Amino acid sequence: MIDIRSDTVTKPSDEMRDVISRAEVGDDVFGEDPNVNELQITVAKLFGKESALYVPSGTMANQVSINAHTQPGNEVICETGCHLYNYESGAPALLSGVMLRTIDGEMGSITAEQVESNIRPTSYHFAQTTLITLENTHNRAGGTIFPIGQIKEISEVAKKHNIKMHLDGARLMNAVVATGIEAIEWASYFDSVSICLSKGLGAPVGSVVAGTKAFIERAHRYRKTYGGGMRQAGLLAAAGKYALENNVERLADDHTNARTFAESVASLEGINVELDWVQTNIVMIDIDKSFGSATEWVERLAELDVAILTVSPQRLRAVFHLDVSSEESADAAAKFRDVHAISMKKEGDIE
Ligand code: TLP
Repeated sequence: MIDIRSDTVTKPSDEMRDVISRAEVGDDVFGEDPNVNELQITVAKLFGKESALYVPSGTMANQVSINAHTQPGNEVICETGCHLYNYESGAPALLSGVMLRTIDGEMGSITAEQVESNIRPTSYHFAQTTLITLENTHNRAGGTIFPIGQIKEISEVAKKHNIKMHLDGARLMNAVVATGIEAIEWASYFDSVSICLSKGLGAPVGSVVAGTKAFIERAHRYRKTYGGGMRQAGLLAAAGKYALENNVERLADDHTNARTFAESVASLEGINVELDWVQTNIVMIDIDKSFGSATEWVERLAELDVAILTVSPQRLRAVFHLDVSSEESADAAAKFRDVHAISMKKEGDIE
């Protein structure tokens, strides 16, 4: 099976398993796990922040951050397609008691003007806007990169209004590799930054969030509140450290495979791929209704041993990662074209 449903499906390599098996551990709830401590220091340095916290998932990284930056009743500005609004089970309302104010972006990116016009006036009639969250790369917008100039402008608006900035950087290293702009520079515009180790970087579990010491102390409390205190987590943290040391540069291969796949299916009749959106490891594929629904395509591709996801009734998402080689990517594209050819015939039959 060629699994391009997500880069979350990556499995630890033999080398990573070796590192896991030899990892020293301690009780991280007592702050005594050497691998967790080292990973946190490494990520804090990577982002130029004072401190960092290892958490079980990207969702928890976002949610402890929202809680640590806000008070119940506050409003948080985010882009309409972002992960923390669409795919985190309503957690900002449930866990932090905040409202989300969504702004429609262009390829996942919003502008400083949009942000400024959505900040609530200070009058007691309104919720207080205390946080802006951005996502880079943007999952639902197909792995697109948030232009750094726009981020800088938003951060200036945020400073002017005394509003904090959080980056959902689940796939920030994809943006780093694709643009050559260092992680520390991206992070410099934010008060907190999260990164997922278990996506394209290939670790089995875990995310890290970085920020000031005071912010991380608050986030730490919420990690405990949400049941995210893990004991001998060094087994996982060691894999995370290995991932950061060994699997960043190679993300470029995933970007090449995504582009090759996208170009190979984009010209098919009834299929639309916005090639401008293919900037990293994700490809969004729109299927014309006359060729069936996205769910039908998932089933047809599964018969040919390709696993892919739907993101809406007519849209498929393909994600390239370290467990899909360039040959397998080409093979997946060939199988996609096979399904297309069958769909064309079926359409002819009906006529
Ligand atoms: N995204 C997953 C699933 O939600 C579908 C995926 O397959 O892309 N931020 C961003 C930008 C993400 O894409 C994700 C996961 C998360 C946060 C949450 O990470 P986890 O799954 O570790 O909670």
